[in-house]
Amino acid sequence: MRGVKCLVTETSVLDPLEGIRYRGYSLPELLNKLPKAKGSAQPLPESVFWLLLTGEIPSFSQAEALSKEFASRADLPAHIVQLLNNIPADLHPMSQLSAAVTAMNSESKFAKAYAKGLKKSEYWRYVLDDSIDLISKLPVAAAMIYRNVFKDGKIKAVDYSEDYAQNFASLLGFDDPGFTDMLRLYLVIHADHEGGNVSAHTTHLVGSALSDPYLAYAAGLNGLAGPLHGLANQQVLLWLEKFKKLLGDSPITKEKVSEIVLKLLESENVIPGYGHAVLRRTDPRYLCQREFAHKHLPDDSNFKLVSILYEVVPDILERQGKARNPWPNVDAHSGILLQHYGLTEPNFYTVLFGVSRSLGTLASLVWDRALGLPLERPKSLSTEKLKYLSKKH
Ligand code: FAM
Repeated sequence: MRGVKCLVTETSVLDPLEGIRYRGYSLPELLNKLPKAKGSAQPLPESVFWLLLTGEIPSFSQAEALSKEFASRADLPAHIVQLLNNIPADLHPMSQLSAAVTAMNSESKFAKAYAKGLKKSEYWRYVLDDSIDLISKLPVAAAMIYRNVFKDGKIKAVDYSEDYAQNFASLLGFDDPGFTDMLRLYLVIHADHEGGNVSAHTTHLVGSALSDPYLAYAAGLNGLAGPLHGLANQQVLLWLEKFKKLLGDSPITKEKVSEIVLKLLESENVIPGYGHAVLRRTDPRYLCQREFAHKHLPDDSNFKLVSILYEVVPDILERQGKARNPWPNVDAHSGILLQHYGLTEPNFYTVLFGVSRSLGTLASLVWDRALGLPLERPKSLSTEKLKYLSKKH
């Protein structure tokens, strides 16, 4: 299936050399053109959902209306609060989030309407309604998980006058405007990466069976939880900790860094945060974060280490001769931004990715139904059949 052009995805397209474009806009263009949060240099993530859904950059007031819509639908059903307060605290945060999203399907307006004989031409309206509900609820579920697992279990109430990222930051327990701005950037750049990555493709595939958006996105989250996909942002931080242990008090020279990278490469399967199935250049999502770090945390020790790794790792991977893309991807940088602002629990990082990726995958799911895309059902063959066919030709 690698590289086989077999999917239609309206929201974004990934070019191996240029990187991702959301409805034709590159990330630097988006960070410039999207409406910004009041008093902030960062875009409102709500405006990304609007753009991915409609193809148009919203005005500030349109994005603000969506902020209010998301806040008004944020409250979790009682059984989800009960589920999250009784789930084992040592269950990985991604498993907790996926369980909560699956259990939210009790709220699905699409499933209820479909059971009553919904017309196919109307599917997209109910999928859109469910998607807005789910996107609204994800930050509250994610913050409950974070507060339960890593803090005191207490969580603030949603502020109906605040925007999406501001609410999410407050619910997590962060009141530093710098954290909120970093979170806005995080939510914008992780939102979509065309249709073939595991989380987007899985959401699309499960949705093609007319499973409601909750069931479809829970499946997508389970794909995102894989170490080769969204869990890599957690693996990068754990890898950096191992790197620092091996570095000890030695000065950080390129030679020393190379020696430790080679040592870790021998003992581990992959260098997390590097490589990509489609990209063949440095991920523009990495470069956006690098630019943010240069501006806001130039002296951060982790940033300096990640910057030296950027100079050293690609050559090592190229010399090893296996990776088709030796350059860093989005995960090589995201964790050190979170660490800098005090969100220091790597096992939670993929949950943040999961909140963001809902913006792209659910916008895409609405279009799947609006375009009337059918059940996705590729044909499989046995190896015996494959051998027969290869002999025949
Ligand atoms: N470190 C070491 N080896 C690597 C590597 C890396 N960063 N990236 C690829 N390789 C190896 C790969 O394991 C494979 O080796 P084997 O033939 O022994 O199995 C070989 O190079 C060819 O792999 P590829 O074709 O270049 O990569 P794939 O397209 O199969 O896989 C990735 C792409 C992203 C899964 C792979 O680069 C990787 O495992 N990277 C590390 C994990 C990571 O950062 N994932 C996050 C990706 C990110 F975009 C996301 O989804 N959030």
